[in-house]
Amino acid sequence: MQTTEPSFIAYNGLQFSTEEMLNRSKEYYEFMDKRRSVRVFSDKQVPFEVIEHIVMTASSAPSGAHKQPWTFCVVSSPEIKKKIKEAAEEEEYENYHGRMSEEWLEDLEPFATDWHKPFLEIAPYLIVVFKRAYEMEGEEKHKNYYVNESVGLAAGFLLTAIHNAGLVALTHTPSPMNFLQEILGRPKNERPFLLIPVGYPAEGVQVPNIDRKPKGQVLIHYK
Ligand code: IYR
Repeated sequence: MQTTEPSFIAYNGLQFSTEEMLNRSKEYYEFMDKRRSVRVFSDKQVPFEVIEHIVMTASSAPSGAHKQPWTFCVVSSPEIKKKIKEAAEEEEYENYHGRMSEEWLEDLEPFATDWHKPFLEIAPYLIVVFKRAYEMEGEEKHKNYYVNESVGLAAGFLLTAIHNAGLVALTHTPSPMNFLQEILGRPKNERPFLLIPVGYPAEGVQVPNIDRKPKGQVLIHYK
């Protein structure tokens, strides 16, 4: 077994006065509360450098044993986007015509979704988040830890960074989505986790008129 000596450096985090902390936390909540999932995108281009910053923000998330068990595949190629759209729609057609339960379809009614996924070709970028179940070192397999938790956190950071840039996204989960692994030629240790179109919203786009749970339902304080 190979061992690594721990090595520590000074933590250079930010600190604020209580008043600043109150203001910042409130403002950040109000800012994040404006985020909405958007299903209709503009084809307006976004500089790739913005996407690089967003992905590197996502990759700053904590992960089990700092294994960073993720890969972010960014697709802007029209040909690959078309392939992804066609494969996703094929699966979604089956989902909406028998694979999803009546209850599930009813739960989706407020969102007016169906099997058509035009945004997969229209959005300038598709970010396909892959989780890495293990790493290979030569012939040796090394398992990663808390992979779903870690990649879920990174995806949360990704959505926050997208919102911060003034762009919109949809956390899309075509199911099953193994076709992404094939189309993008990803290795065996990677599995698709989320498919996230990113771009500007279409002009005049509307979003479902739904509310978020109030504080009293999501925050329980044990004093
Ligand atoms: N994957 C399908 C269905 C779908 C499921 C859930 I849960 C949603 O929140 C939204 C859609 C689709 O993308 O249409």
